[in-house]
Amino acid sequence: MASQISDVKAIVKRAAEQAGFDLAGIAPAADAAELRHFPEWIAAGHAGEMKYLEARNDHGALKRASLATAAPWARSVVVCAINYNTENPYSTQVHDPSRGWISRYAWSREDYHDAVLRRLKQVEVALRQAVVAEQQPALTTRSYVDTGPIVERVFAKYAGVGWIGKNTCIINQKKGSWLFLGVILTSLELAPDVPAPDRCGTCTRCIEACPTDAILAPYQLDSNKCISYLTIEKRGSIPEDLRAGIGHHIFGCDICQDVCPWNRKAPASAAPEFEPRSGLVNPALVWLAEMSAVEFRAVFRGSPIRRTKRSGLRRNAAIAMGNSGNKEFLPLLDQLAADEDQTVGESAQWARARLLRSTE
Ligand code: B12
Ligand code: SF4
Ligand code: SF4
Repeated sequence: MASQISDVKAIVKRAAEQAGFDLAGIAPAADAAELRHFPEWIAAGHAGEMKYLEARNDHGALKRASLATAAPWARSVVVCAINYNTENPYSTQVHDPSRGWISRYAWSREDYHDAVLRRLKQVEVALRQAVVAEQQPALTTRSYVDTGPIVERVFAKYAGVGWIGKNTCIINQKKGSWLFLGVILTSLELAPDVPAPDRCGTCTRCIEACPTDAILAPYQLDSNKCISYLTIEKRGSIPEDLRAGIGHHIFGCDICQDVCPWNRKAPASAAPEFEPRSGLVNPALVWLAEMSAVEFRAVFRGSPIRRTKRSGLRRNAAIAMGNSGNKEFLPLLDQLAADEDQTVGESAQWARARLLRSTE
């Protein structure tokens, strides 16, 4: 039996490699110490408006705090990771006052949820076939990229994929942190890999570099302050006190990864889906702010950027203009201040006032 199970593990890892994953490992489904922090994090309100993170079972227990609650049948978690880095500058290296910054994960030709899930399904099929070949009893499996009731990074650590950095991202010693994760929950008990040791040491660069102080303490992020949350998930107006810190970011944020020493020599991805779409690396703010609904749909078809909607993108572009110190934006901001979308209008008024103050 033990040899059969290790055969399945080897088959799964081979399948992950063949599917194009850079890393793969097995974590036990058991509760890890890190998950004890999850209820505190929710209780502190750090999830902001992302109510799906607060999903509970019939007994009121938070689903994501324990797989015993969310998927009591699960015994092991196969964690796969794929590098999405491309040979382009980091947000911290680019300072053109006419342009904004989209975080590197969102440049891709295909939405990463689709690109990763397609590969993960290949691994799931290989796992199921291996188990049939081994004549195991009934097997349950579920594949998730983001959407499952599971804190993927905790299981990635125990699968040996990488450690949880002080910026809360999974970092691999050789690949860095430009990694997407995908998980397969399985009722099969597979031998777990060795957890990745924490290699942050005394470094605190990510905490110091975060412009909105969203990393409250090592390993603790308050989404309400995080530029990624504010520019992607937050609907309506962004709190005024956080707008200056957003700088040139118009979708997501990579600063706490850009400054991480483990990303200094991060290799580029071999997956063609993650090559940037034309115009998305350091895009012109005017282009984004003036984008019509038709153009938005065409440019961002199948892109994660659709999530912020046209309203969010134009709101973010207006705020980035306000932070640019670039007076040339004033006529466009005058126009946007009267926009029929109230959030865009109000953000443009703020941006206009900030620009006037900064250029007096
Ligand atoms: C909600 C969410 C967000 C939120 C909240 C982020 C967060 N840190 O929780 C927002 C919108 C801000 C966000 C941003 C980003 N996200 Co996101 N996000 C998620 C999602 C859907 C859920 C994460 C979650 O459950 N958070 C809950 C909190 C409590 O978990 P946590 O911060 O990871 O905290 C754990 C550890 O820090 C741990 N811990 C460990 N040691 C210690 C020690 C102490 C003392 C304490 C207190 C805690 C602690 O405790 C927590 C678990 O209880 C996951 C997918 C998934 N299903 O897991 C993707 C995911 C985490 N995101 C991802 C990405 C790529 C990003 C961005 C880089 C996108 C971007 N460029 O803008 C940024 C990175 C920002 C950052 N520094 O985390 C990837 C991360 C890949 C990686 N290498 O780690 C994931 C895994 C998606 C995927 N499938 O690939 N994201
Ligand atoms: S993603 Fe940006 S705002 Fe969020 S914690 Fe990292 S540096 Fe701070
Ligand atoms: S910047 Fe330093 S502290 Fe932050 S995640 Fe990277 S190594 Fe860890």
